[in-house]
Amino acid sequence: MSKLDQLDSWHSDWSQLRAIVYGLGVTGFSVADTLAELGATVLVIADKADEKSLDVLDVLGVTHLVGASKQASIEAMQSFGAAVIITSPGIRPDDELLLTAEQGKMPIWTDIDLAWRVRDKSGTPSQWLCITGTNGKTTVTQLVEQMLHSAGIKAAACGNIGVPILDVVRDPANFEVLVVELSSFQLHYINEISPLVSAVLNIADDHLDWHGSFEVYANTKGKIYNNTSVCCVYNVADTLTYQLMESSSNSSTAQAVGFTVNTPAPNEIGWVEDLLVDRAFIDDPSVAEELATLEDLKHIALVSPHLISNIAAASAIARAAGVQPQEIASALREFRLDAHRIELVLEKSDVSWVDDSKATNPHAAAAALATFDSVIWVVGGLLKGVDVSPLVERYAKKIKAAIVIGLDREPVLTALALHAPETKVFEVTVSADQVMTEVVKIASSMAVAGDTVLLAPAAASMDQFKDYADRGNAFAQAIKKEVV
Ligand code: UMA
Repeated sequence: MSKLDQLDSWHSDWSQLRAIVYGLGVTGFSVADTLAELGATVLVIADKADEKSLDVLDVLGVTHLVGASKQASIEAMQSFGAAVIITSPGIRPDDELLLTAEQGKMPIWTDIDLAWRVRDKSGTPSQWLCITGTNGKTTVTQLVEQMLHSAGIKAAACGNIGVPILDVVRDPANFEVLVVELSSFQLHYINEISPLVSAVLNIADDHLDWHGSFEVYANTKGKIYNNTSVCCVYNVADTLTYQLMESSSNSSTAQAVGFTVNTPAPNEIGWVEDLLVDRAFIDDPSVAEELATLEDLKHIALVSPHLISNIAAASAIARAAGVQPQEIASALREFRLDAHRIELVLEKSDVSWVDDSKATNPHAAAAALATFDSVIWVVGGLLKGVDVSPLVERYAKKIKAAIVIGLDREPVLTALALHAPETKVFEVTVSADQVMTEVVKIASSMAVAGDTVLLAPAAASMDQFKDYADRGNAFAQAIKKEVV
């Protein structure tokens, strides 16, 4: 057994470990902080870092090398004599330092791997419910967390959702269940974990520039099913999720459960008109048990087909973790969607203004476009190597006008000219701080009763905004200024 293999508990002796922590965003910081607490010797290497984090590392006695050349960073790594490198998920696999570590047979971990080893801090190892997918994973993660809370289970959502998993593992609340949102970046680097329940919600083009191809991206997502002990959840409408589950090395005793927006077959959870029903976690699969009704969602202004699907998925995951039917309904009554997810900003003169800034890829934008009939579509940003043409082609008839923003405008304009020749197209070329004012002016000049002005850009935001939330806020502010 190698020395690293022996480090499989919070209570192991970590004091002999020398580790490189690569990257110093929220992940890198939580890893360095945890390793310092465990008594390991750590060198943090990062391109950039904020002063506050570096000050805290100094207090913790963690050494760091920030902003050095790649060559100098590689040399520092090599002379440090580390047994492992723990990388941040955002760092690309073709990064020279990571390639050098790989060539030198240095194990590469993620924060998720470290968290798996130390998940028994309280004495009892936490159970993990792991969720991935191109879209909807944050909403499903939040829904599952809410359902577990309804059942009185001490649970916390973490991972790609924005809360580093190690912060949750070290939380004095001693959570029994972690609802872990995993991105394809995290799954790319991940080693061996064994979730109680795992789910791939859907797979569509995203992050292709990072992964290299759709096939690699999809297979990376499929890794989540490996070693699942109790239940693998897949999307009945997305056969690829089923195939990924089938070809994974999940435990032979793990139950396969599908979720659907339609009437569920045995071993599925889905919707029969306005009833959410379970045909998977019941003694007699020839009957169906009611979990909730659409009435339980009446406080949500816009219930999209996408949300209906997310609710079926979350219910499958929560039921697999032991949540009872009545607790699913009460969780839905409490549930609030985050901002910027098909969020109704304003309804005036029968025109709806909807912020779906979270739609950072075509698949997510498709969910929003499917929800409305006559759309003035605000689209564009950073396309991340993904082709928008199929999306434009599919929804051309609904798109009355398109207002194209962002850096990668050319492919969007070309797709519109080719597949939506009837659609009026406006190109916004003003400076970043004026973009949304211009967008809203154009949209208000042409919107009539029955139209939806929809910000669902199908692209990332960082070319013109801090993040998708900043983009959505700018849209909402411009609406308040120009329309209200
Ligand atoms: N860095 C380098 N070299 C690089 C890139 C980064 O040194 O080439 C260093 C810098 O110090 C930089 C730091 O790494 O400050 C940033 O690391 P990171 O990009 O991995 O970001 P974190 O702050 O650690 O946040 C990450 C996730 N970010 C990414 O995967 C890009 C967060 O997901 C996640 O919430 C967080 O860990 C906690 O788990 C964000 C995201 O955009 C929300 N995810 C993508 C998505 O959802 O589509 C995958």
